[in-house]
Amino acid sequence: MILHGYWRSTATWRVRIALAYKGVEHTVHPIDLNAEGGDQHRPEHRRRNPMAQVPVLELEAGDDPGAPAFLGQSLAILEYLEDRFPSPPLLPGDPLGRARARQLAEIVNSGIQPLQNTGVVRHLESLGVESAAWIRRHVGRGLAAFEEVAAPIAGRFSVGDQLSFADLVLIPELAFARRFGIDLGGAPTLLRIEAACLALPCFAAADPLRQPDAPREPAG
Ligand SMILES: N[C@@H](CCC(=O)N[C@@H](CS)C(=O)NCC(=O)O)C(=O)O
Repeated sequence: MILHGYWRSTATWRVRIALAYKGVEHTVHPIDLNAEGGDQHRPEHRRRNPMAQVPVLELEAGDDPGAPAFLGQSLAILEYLEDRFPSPPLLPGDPLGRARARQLAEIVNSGIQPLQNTGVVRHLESLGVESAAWIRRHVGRGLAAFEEVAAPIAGRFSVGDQLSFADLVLIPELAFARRFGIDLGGAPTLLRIEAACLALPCFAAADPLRQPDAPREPAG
C-alpha cells in the first residue's frame, strides 16, 4: 500500500497512527500542500482524490479488481484498515463503545477539521476574514465538546481503556490547537488521554517531525 499524505496534515496523521499500530507495511508518498499552487491540485493527485485532499491510501493490485485503487477520507480508510487488519483493534468490542468512538471521531472529523482545513482557511483569507480568530473559535468549541462527551466515558483513552479512532483523531487536533495558541487548560481529560497516547510507539512513529517530508527546521 502507498499512503499519499503530508507530514503536518492532521487527517494523514490519523492514518499513520493506525498503520503503525496495526503494523501494516506501506510506503509513503508526500504531497506538498504548501508547494506553489499546492501539489494536491495537480491532475495526478486529483485522479487519486477528486476532493484534492490528503490522505489517500493506494491499495495493492487485486484488493479491488476493476475499481480505482485509491481510497480517500481518513475515517473511511480507518474503517477499511480495521476490517482488513482487525488485530490489534482500534474500536471497542461492544456496539455502544464502537458508536461512542465514532461519535468522538466525528466531532473532530465533521465538526472541527473541515472548518480549519487549508483550502477553507485560504479562501476565508481571500475574502478578508481574520482566519486565526475563526480557527480558534471553531477548534476551541469542538474540543470543549469532545472533553464534555469524553469525560464520563474515558479511561486510559477516550473510550475506556481501548485505543480507538477517537484517540487517533484527537491527538493531531490537539497539536493543531497548540499551533494556534488555543488554551487546553479546560480540557483535563483530553490532556490525560494525550499523555497516555504519546507513550505508545505507534504515536511516536506517526509524529509529523519524523516523516520524510518534514522540514529539518519546522516552521512554527
Ligand atoms: N475529511 C477528509 C479531510 C481531508 C483534508 O481536509 N485534508 C487536508 C489536510 S489535513 C487537505 O488535504 N487540505 C488541502 C486543501 O484543502 O487544499 C479526511 O478525513 O480525509
